[in-house]
Amino acid sequence: MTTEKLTAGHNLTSLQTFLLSEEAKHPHATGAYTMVLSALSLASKFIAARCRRAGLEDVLGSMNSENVQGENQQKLDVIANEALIRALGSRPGVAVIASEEDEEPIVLSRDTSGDRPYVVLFDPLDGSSNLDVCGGIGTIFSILQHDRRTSRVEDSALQPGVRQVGAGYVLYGPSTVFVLTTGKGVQMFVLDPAIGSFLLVNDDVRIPESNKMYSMNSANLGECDEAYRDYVDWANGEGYSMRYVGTMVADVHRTLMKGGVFLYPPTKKSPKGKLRLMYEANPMAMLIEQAGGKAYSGTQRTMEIQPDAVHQRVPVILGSPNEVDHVLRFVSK
Ligand code: AFP
Repeated sequence: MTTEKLTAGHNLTSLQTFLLSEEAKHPHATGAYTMVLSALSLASKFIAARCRRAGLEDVLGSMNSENVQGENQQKLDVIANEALIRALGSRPGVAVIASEEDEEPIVLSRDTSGDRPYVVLFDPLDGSSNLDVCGGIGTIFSILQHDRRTSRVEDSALQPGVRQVGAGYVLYGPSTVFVLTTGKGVQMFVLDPAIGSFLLVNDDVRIPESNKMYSMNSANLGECDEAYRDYVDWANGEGYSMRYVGTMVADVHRTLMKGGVFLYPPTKKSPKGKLRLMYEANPMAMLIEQAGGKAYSGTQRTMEIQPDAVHQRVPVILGSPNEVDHVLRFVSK
């Protein structure tokens, strides 16, 4: 290999190395943030290993119980949730964790006297109804810091997305992909199962500015606002194609890589939208914006919404800047 080829893509950089070198750029860093991300990496390797053995171990199928959203819990939902709680629960810099699977945030520490501790919100296993058919599933996370203006530490979970200090997702597909932003662009790592490490494969992921592709559950079109039907009619007339997995992580990952727009509008069944602001829409919005895209909930920028509940739902329109603009032309009429 020649020296000029020894650039980012060719150097062997693990997620851990990347985090440590980022930490070294901040002389006053305590290491707590690195610890949070390394807990997320550890938990996702654990979840990836269990998903990979699904069908061989008794982890498929339903628990015959419902989570706080009234959704059927899969066995792996529970396993993934426990893995994240166990990994994050052992890190001293984490004050609060909030999961899609738990009604209330879990307070790990009320001591906010020193450095501002972290609040981590996550959907442990997004798209888990695709598990039984060996479809792509994922973990989504959002990282905030304790808001000193709140009296109870758990209230720090209710901050708008613009205050996120990190966000990402892990896609458990044919390979396990960890996509991360710490507010300085988007980095992508792929798990090498032979060595148990996430390796950096792209240190500056950029979303294409346009691509004639939309991603939505079009079976819902009859239940949506007319603006979305008009958009889809327009897009079909322009020769767009449609792709939909039904796992937000997989649909957003494709949109990030290839361009296009991902939509989950309000429907009669879910008048506020189906997806959750704090651990689905906000982290995906931060990633997409950091990659050069746009993310809206109706006509409002998603990350500017002031949340009022941890499990709040919002409409989602995100993706390539030009494609989001096309949707907004219809939605803002
Ligand atoms: P599950 O986790 O229950 O499979 O739901 C997945 C999800 O929350 C999100 O990942 C998808 O984008 C969305 O629901 C799909 O919803 P529809 O099945 O209504 O299209």
